[in-house]
Amino acid sequence: MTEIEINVAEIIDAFPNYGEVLGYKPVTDGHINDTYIVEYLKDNGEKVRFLLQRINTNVFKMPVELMDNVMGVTAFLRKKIEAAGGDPMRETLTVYPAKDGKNYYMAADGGCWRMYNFVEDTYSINELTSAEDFKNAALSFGNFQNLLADYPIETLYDTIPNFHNTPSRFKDFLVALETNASGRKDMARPEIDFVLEREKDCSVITDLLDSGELPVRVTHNDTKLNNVLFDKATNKGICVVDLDTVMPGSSLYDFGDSIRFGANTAAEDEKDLSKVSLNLEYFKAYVEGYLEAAGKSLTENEIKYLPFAAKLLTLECGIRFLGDFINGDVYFKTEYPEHNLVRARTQFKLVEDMEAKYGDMMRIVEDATKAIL
Ligand code: GN1
Ligand code: MG
Repeated sequence: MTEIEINVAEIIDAFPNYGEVLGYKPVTDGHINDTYIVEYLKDNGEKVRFLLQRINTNVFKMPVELMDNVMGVTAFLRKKIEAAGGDPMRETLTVYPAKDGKNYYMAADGGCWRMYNFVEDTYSINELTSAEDFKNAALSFGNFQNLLADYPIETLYDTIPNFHNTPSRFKDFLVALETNASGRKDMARPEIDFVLEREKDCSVITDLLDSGELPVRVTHNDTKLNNVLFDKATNKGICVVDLDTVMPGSSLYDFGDSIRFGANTAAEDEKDLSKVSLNLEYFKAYVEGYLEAAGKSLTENEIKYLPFAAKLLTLECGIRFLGDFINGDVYFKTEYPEHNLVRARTQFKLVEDMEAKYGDMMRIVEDATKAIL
């Protein structure tokens, strides 16, 4: 048994005994937390699965407040889902407290763990094969935003301050360059120049938020395609997961990040840049689904800046990957030494392609807006 296995078994023991533990296996999708599926055999012979996660406290420095946000948001969603006749056990996440009654378990080594239900008969998508799936993801994220539109925003903790504050990310990037902790700065000259040339773009959304021209909303902030669970029976998106970054923000962050990840014709860490581009058919499908679900509650500016948000959130993510490469891979999990640099290059290639296709993106948004009026 490796050290981590012993650790997980001990953690499982800190949570109520749902039956005989049949086993547990890691899920390797995310770049931040450690996730395991734990399977139990109940007394009645039924098997039941749960999701056990170690919150990365290097990234989430306020895990208790984070869990408070998650509890608040899931309770709020639960009520709305019930009122609409839905099934809250499938349409949102449920937190299962530890034996001591807290909604997290703080291990002796400082690790913070929590247990969720495992939503059965669902799947997630990492790379699209149809525009329809992306439209369904858009309906899910749009609906998520709609459901939370009247959430008491002042009760949410800012668990990672300035999370999508791009000027602040840009400043962090300049510090990374200055410090050059990894000594690898010279490996990324063209990429660094790419970022520096786009400094002006960074403040567009934050300026509009500051001036009140864009509203502050409850946002998910990590709207990757694989954060939607699709129902195996209907192939519709039913549950938005990964609620760790739910915070006050702009709806444009959620839209932009979805496009960055889902409408890329290649994976987030594709090495062959000739494969990386914006799929306009996917972009159109997402715009249509998103406006169908949330369009009526969006302001004119929140619609007008959709193409820009796609570009900005892609640029911002690239800045973060590149900054982490220069800092020595201290934030994102990596599989090989240049992984963060590869991810950054992919983002920048996508930004370039969005710049080239900007007119098309604007037209798609205009047409889709007319359709919902
Ligand atoms: C991280 O948790 P995960 O892997 O879905 C990151 C996001 C980035 C994303 C890039 C808390 O998301 O902000 O967009 O990687 N989450 C955090 O893939 O930093
Ligand atoms: Mg996440």
